[in-house]
Amino acid sequence: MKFVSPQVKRNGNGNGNGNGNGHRKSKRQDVLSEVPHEEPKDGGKLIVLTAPLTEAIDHAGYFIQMAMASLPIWMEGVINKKYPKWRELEKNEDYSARYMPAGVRLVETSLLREYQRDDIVACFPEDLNKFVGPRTRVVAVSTHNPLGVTFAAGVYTSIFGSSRMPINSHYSRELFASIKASPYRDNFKVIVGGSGGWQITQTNSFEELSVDCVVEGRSESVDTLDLFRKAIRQEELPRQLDVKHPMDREGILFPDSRTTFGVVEMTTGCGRRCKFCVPDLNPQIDLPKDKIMDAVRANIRDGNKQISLATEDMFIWGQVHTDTPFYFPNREALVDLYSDIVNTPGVEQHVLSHSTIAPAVVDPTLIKELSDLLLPKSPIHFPYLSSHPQKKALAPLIGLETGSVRMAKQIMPSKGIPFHIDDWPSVVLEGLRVLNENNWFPAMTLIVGNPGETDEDVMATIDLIYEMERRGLFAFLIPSIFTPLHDTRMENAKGVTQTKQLTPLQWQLMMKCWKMNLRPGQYSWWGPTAWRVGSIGMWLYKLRRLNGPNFTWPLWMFSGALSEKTLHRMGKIYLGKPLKVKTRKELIATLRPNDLQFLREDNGDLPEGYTPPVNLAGARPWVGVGETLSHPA
Ligand code: B12
Ligand code: SF4
Repeated sequence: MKFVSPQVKRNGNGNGNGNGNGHRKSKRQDVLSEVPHEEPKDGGKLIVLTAPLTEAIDHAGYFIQMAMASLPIWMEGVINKKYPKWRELEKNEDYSARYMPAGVRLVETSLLREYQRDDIVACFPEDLNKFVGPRTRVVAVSTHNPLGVTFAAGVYTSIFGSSRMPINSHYSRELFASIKASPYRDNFKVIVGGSGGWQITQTNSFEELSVDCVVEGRSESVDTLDLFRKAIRQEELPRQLDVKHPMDREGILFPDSRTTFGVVEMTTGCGRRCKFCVPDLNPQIDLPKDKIMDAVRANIRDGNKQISLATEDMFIWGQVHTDTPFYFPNREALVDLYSDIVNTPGVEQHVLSHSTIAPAVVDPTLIKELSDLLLPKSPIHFPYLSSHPQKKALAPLIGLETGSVRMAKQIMPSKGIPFHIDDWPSVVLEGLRVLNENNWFPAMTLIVGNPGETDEDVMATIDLIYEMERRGLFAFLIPSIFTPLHDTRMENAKGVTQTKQLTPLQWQLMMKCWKMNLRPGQYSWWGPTAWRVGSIGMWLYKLRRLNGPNFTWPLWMFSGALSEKTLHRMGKIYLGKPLKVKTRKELIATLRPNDLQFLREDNGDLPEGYTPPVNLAGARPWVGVGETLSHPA
């Protein structure tokens, strides 16, 4: 029996040659035509694990996947042109995948506690037909963002005209369609998990995608194992299953094989309790260094050259459940961990994932020490911004979300602790100053259209962005429309839902962010004229109809065809007003006396005459890490 994938059918004659209509074959058709559609010789694997192609690729770093989550499928050509080899995959001799997203690897590791190695395979979507056979009882899919309905992803596709089909979503649907078309579909269950599973549940896409069960939570859970047992016994599965998150470090497993981008978990949870946040719902855990290092070495052994530690806030690692509050980073522990990672033989590249900004104000020396360690192995180059001899830079993802203190108090009152949320704009600007001075140019997310957001709130955020510009600070600003995420305290809150509903000020904020992002680009190949002509042309062609009249003047501002001062004089845009910003010393002066003891003297700026208390062991609270403070061993 043949397992004909739907793409092949669509492409023409059904024998795998997508060239049935006589046109020149596309690269994609070429790949498909080479796929043999044979029944697996051994009857297939009992459990087959996979992930959408666009989430599994290990090519060209994080940005390609982020772009594919946001660009609509009709813009795929842009990616093809920039990364012509993005579809090239590395496989083992038996066609199993050489790398898979960390989520898939964790499911694999979790299942290996109960099933034989030979019963399980992790493969790329194009190889499913080699492993799904009459013996298969479960096809398990791990996905990050299958339908593109999460923040940032949806908004950019909707600006360009199709809110439902980002590139990643197209490939996810293609994967589900090929599983649905399997001749053995009646014999196996399709179980989906990963951080994007909720998108299937919330849009009730079970039938359309042919999914039997969506698991919300981690694969380590005994409930997940139970579900697989049921599926293997061919019993009915619940549509949705919420499974528990391990409560301590010992409960979290580590894969012993290569992950996409060398992702290795560093922490779970966060602790700052922002109301819109999903990962913060998980317990705050920092994972043991020895297990992290084993996973790093496993990646290198299996051919990876890049490592990235997955976290919501890298700065909490080493300071979870110690005597020091988690928002005063454990400098020695962090430097020790990152030093061991970048100095592991075979690690050629290291990329940061997520962090918060207040730690840069709390401990600028830590930022400097990490920069010295991490810059040489960073694959990111910002030629027009970096002062590093090879123009290297670090670019973690940091949440800015809003410049409005009123809004921040409502949605993220602890985002800047130990500093008071009243000082949020100063914490952002001061933190960014420290980061930029050390060649960190973060990607910062902003939420536009929060529930209850007023024009004054948007103006406050615009003020902050203009203040960044005035001070010559740089962050890659990623505005996205508020998306109520499942299970969060804002899951039932309603903000803006479509780009057409955005006010002129909200549009201005979005377009100002993008204009700021292009500052370094203005000197490079694209050039200012290309932007002017291109954006106005796009507007005339398509965007003015899609995004409504409120989009018009912000787009003119973005294009640079008219100066911001002129547009302001015409009454078309708001020119941000200068902000009064606190210095680090002034920010520190606002701290509660109890918090001052956790600051490091070598950073300076402590209040005049302040002497840090000495503990019973004769040490300062932050001295003697590893003895007085628990340092993950
Ligand atoms: C690394 C990372 C990335 C990387 C690499 C992703 C990759 N392909 O490997 C990059 C930078 C490319 C990326 C991009 C994006 N990301 Co991301 N990313 C992360 C991060 C930091 C770690 C993910 C990870 O590997 N974790 C470790 C693994 C082990 O966890 P896991 O995948 O969740 O798997 C566990 C469970 O989910 C479950 N599980 C997983 N799969 C399955 C399958 C089955 C069958 C079962 C039963 C269980 C199960 O078991 C695992 C543990 O045992 C998370 C935050 C976080 N801390 O999780 C954000 C996160 C997942 N990303 C997020 C987002 C929004 C995005 C983007 C849409 C951002 C954007 N606009 O560009 C894109 C989408 C990319 C795409 N391809 O579509 C959000 C998701 C929010 C949501 N709930 O929808 C998160 C949670 C960040 C956040 N703070 O909000 N991301
Ligand atoms: S700081 Fe980031 S990870 Fe932490 S709770 Fe807030 S949004 Fe979530």
